[in-house]
Amino acid sequence: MLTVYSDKHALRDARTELYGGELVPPFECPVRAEHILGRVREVGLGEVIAPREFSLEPVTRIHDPGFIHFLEHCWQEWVAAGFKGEAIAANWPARGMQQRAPHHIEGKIGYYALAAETSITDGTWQAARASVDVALTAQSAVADSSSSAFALCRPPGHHAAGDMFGGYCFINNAAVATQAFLDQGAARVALLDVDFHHGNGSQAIFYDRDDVLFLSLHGDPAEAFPHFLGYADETGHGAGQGYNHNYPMGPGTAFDTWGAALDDACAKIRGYAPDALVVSLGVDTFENDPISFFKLTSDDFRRYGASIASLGLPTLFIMEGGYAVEEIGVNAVNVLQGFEGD
Ligand code: Q9C
Ligand code: ZN
Repeated sequence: MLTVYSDKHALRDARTELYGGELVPPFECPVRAEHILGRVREVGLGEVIAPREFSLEPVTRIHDPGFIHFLEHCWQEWVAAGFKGEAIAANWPARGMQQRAPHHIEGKIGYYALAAETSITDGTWQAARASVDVALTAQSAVADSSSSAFALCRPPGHHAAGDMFGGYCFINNAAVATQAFLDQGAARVALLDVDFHHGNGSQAIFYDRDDVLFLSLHGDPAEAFPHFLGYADETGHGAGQGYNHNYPMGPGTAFDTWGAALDDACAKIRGYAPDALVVSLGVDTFENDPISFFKLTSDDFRRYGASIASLGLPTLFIMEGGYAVEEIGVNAVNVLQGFEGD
């Protein structure tokens, strides 16, 4: 399988994450991508190429131009305002308030943030831009060959909505790639999100559409981030009614339950008969993940890769989360090797 990778991911190297009331070193850190790349090479998964540089046109098919302008200029505006630390939202347009982007960066970052754990730093925009180029390069390889590819994206994307960043995500790589398939002539695309966390950004982006079937297996939002979306009764809206499927699961969920949910999701994908499949691949479902509560083993990743392969679809894997850094390479590549049947 082809892997697309950019070393520009390392430009996303924040010092701080707001976690439990402390500023800690971020769980989403550069060594994650290095370990995955190392494992890709170690097992000889296939060729590794650098991304092409795309314009922002495919990105603004998904994201609000004002939001993209904010991401590009946030750090400079933050520094110009005289702030000394990394850019972190501390104010929101909460219930009953105006949903209007203010001028000052302190308000603007709250308008465009869905959570405060994710700081914006020098280099974040450049890394997010390279990450979506990785996704789009891998997408075009899948479209050209009708087979499969691995976009080793970092930073991840599935929490980013049309005009919000957070949950370690800035640009929704999977949503941009999904839209690219459609813009190139696909009639229907399935987006399967197996990251531990609900793909709130992807769900919101496609919620009222029937040309994308979105399915997400994740920690119950009553217990886990993103806390405010991902319930089973969110089934789509308008033309999108019936094209959104959530599988929230509780603490301690192991492969018997998780694999049954995946089988159900795969049956729905088969019924939808899409032209392509995009997989938001997070391996924070791993039993030793430091911020998650599922109990999948390294072998389970290989098993479910085979289930995804049985759909027989052109398949684009987009890297999302996974914070057990020592095992992240084995777990992510196990999915891809399971998919390839070796
Ligand atoms: N108690 C992705 O996996 N909150 N993002 C962590 C844990 C943020 C995860 C707090 C989790 C974001 C792409
Ligand atoms: Zn996650």
